[in-house]
Amino acid sequence: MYGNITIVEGPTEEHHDDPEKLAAFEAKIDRGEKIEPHDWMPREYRRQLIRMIEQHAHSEIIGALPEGTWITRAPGFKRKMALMAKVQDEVGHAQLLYSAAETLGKPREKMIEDLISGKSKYSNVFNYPAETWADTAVIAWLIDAAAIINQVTNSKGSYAPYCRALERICQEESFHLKYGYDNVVTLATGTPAQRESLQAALNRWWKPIMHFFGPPDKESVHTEKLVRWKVKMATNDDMRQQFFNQYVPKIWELGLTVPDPELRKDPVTGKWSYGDPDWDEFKRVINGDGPCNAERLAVRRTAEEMGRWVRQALARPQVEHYVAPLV
Ligand code: BYC
Repeated sequence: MYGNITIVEGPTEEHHDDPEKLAAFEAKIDRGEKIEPHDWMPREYRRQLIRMIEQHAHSEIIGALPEGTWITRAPGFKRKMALMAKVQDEVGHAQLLYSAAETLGKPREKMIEDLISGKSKYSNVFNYPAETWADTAVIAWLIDAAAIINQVTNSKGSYAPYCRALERICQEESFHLKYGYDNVVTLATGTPAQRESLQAALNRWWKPIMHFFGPPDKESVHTEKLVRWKVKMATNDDMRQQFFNQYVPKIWELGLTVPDPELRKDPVTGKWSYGDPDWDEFKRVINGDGPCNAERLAVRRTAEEMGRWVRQALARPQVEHYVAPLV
């Protein structure tokens, strides 16, 4: 229970919703109208939105870490400035998304608690290390590209506060993508060693990027319901296909090799087929057993502890200013 709203955690309880209200809600969604926080909504819609927006917010805040470790090592002053700005933007995205999730009744403190206890998920990709500067270039280009595909699509969805946050985020992400592409082009047109490190980074990140869009549609748990309620405006496989269409030609253009010998586009259907990106690894990583899961959560736990006195001080009533004792 958060305030006067009960968040149903656990199995779907759709049948408990008033059927007339549910029908009116679904008709509204079908007409393409937006849902605002004070509108009636099925409990399962609220639960799903909290789950997804909260995971997205955690992904932004944890996503700041792999690139963040490179701020002190970025090559040159201008790249350092640009990287710092990008990392700050990602943390800002988390703030926007936590605010959007709060409109559904779950307090931010509870969301952070669920993140650092390992209860909530966040994007698989941020559980891998950024080993070299080239890794940061690949993250800023291709992970931001993947995120933009997902977010531009879902910004046309049904829950207004999430859509508004996504629109704003996408504008900043587009700039990150340009920054990432600039770094990739510099490495791709640089010395043989720079090209080699870029190819090695692409090889490391390709499978996690395939996983980023979620499991194949036939294995996705939530897609059907979320597409029906226009929270997701495309399926996981559709978004992955969109990524191939837009970015595989660009990767080839740079003379890089996509590390998947089975990747090809069917000239008739226009669909890409690809090798198994190891879905078992995906499951392990999203369930806490990736190369950096423990490290990422430990950083957030420390940040939470170190910032506690600031939050407590801010939460105190204004009248509690220090008054010197009369002696
Ligand atoms: N990673 O039924 P499915 C950024 C989970 S950050 C982890 O298909 P759904 C950036 C899923 O949660 C932007 N878990 O799920 C920041 C579910 O588990 P639960 C990140 C994943 O929700 C810094 C289970 O698998 N973007 O751009 O229909 C620097 C079954 O999956 C993943 C977002 O967060 C995954 N990749 O669809 C640079 C987008 N995929 O909850 C860049 C918002 C699936 O039942 N999220 N799972 O325990 C979404 O759009 C959707 O949640 C997904 C998955 C498409 C990811």
